[in-house]
Amino acid sequence: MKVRKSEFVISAVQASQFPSDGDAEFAFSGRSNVGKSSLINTLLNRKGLAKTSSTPGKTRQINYFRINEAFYFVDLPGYGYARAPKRERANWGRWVEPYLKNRDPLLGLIQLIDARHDPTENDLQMVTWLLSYELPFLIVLTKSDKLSARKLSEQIQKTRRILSEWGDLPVVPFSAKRGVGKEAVWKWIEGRLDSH
Ligand SMILES: Nc1nc2c(ncn2[C@@H]2O[C@H](COP(=O)(O)OP(=O)(O)OP(=O)(O)O)[C@@H](O)[C@H]2O)c(=O)[nH]1
Ligand SMILES: [Mg+2]
Repeated sequence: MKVRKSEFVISAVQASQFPSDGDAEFAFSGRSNVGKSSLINTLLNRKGLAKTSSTPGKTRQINYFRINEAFYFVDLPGYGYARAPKRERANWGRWVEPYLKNRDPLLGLIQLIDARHDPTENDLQMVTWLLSYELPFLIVLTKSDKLSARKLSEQIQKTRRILSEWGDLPVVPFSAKRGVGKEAVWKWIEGRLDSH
């Protein structure tokens, strides 16, 4: 994908603020601090477009970015931040689940999992939702630069094995630091756009 233009659109706090033009969108989800904003910036060749933070749990809003004046990237709030107040954790599901379930322009979702860890309960819950809403998704293992090549390939196999009860799901390694996996993620997005 040649990214000619990428711009921030809105930090939505309620569904009425979502774009209403019907253009396709792709969401990015995963636990807080997993690297969602960094992945978006890497795909767009932009350093600070999506705000990154070393303090987890900073992104509460559903953030929209417009790409090539044609489609959207959606940076979802991270989940599973242990120190978040309980009320906020409950709010996450109430806010994000209806989005996943009902958002017509949503063509696909990139599910991020830290390459250093096995999928969490929350990650598996997400996969269950995505399958039940029949929303196509791609699993991306982030921060792959933090593992040796051998450890990384073991973790890819292990993740596939853990997810195998839901079928043969694609798992792609990614590093925002090194730009690894960028082409694979774009290819998947382009495939979804083409079949649309
Ligand atoms: N080494 C390494 N660090 C990364 C990578 N991706 C992200 N990080 C770091 O991980 C931290 C969190 O990254 P973010 O992109 O802000 O994560 P996020 O998922 O958007 O976090 P929230 O918005 O808080 O949910 C930052 O300090 C990043 O620099 C990567 O591929 N490699
Ligand atoms: Mg973020």
